[in-house]
Amino acid sequence: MHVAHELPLGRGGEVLAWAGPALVGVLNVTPDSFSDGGSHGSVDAAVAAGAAMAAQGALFVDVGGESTRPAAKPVTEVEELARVLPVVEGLVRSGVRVSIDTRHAAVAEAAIGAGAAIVNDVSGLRDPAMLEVCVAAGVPVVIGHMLGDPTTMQVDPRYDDVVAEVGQYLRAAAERALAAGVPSVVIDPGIGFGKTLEHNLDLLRATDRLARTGHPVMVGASRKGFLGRITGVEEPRERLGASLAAHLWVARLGAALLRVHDVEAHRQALAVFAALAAGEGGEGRDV
Ligand code: HH2
Repeated sequence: MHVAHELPLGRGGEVLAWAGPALVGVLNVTPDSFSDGGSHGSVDAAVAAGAAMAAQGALFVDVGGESTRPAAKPVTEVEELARVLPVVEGLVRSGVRVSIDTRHAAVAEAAIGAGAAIVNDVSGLRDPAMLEVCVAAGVPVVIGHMLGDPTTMQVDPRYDDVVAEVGQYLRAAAERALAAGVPSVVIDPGIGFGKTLEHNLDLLRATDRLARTGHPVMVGASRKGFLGRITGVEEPRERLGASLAAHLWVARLGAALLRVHDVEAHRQALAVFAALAAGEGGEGRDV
C-alpha cells in the first residue's frame, strides 16, 4: 500500500530508502522561530533534542539557524553559522542524519563540511551559489516554494492558479537541479510561504498532483498560522491536533516526508495510519 521512496545521498553511493511517509524533525536554533524559538538553551540541549527526535523515528533532523516566519528579520551568515554549526557537529557525532535548513549557500557549504547530508532551501535555490554547493558536495536538496521573501511574503499573496504555479516552479527547479548534477531532489510546496489560508489548503489537497511529478514531496504544516486560523488556537505549541490532521491528510495523498516539531505524536499517528492502510481495499459489501 505504501509507496517506496528513495533518495540517493550522493558520494559513496548511499541511498536513503523508506516506504510511505517518513518524519523529519524540526530543530530550530534561533531565538525567534514562531513556535520553538529559544527552546534549546545550549548546544548540548539542542543536540539532545535532535537525538531524541531521531530515537523517536525521525529519518533526519532539520537544523535551522534563521527564522523564516512572516516578517522575520534576516540574520547575518556569521550569526547563522555560529548557531547551527556546533549543533550539526554534535548531532553528526551522535550518529544522527542532519539536513541544514538555510537559504544561504555559504551556510549550506559549512554545514555540509560539518557532516550535514541534505540541504533544505525554503527559497527554492534563490542564492545563485546554492546549486553549485550542492553539486560540488554531491548532496540532495529540498527545494521549497516561496513567494517573495519572509519580510513581505504574507502581504496579500496572489496567484491565478496556486497549484499550477507552485507545481510548475518546483518541477522546473527540480529539473534544473538534477541537470546540474545534484544526486536527488525533494520538492516542497512551502506551506505558509507567501500563501493565504485558501492557498495552503489548495496545495495540501494537491499533494497527489505534486507527487505525480515523480519527485518525493515534503510537507511542513507543523503548528503553522493557518492551522491557528482554522481552529482558533493562538499558541503554536498547542496546535498538535491540527498539525496531525493536516499531515495525515497529505500522507494519504502520497507525501514522502513530513516536517514536524512533535515527532513522537506523529510517529504514533503514522503507525495507526500504516496499520489501517495495510488492510485497505477489502470487500465493500454492506454489513
Ligand atoms: N517551514 C519552515 C522552515 N523550514 N522547510 C521546508 N522544507 N518546508 C517547510 O514548510 C518549512 C521549512 C518554517 O517553520 P519553522 O522552522 O518551525 O519556523 P521558523 O521559520 O520560524 O524557524
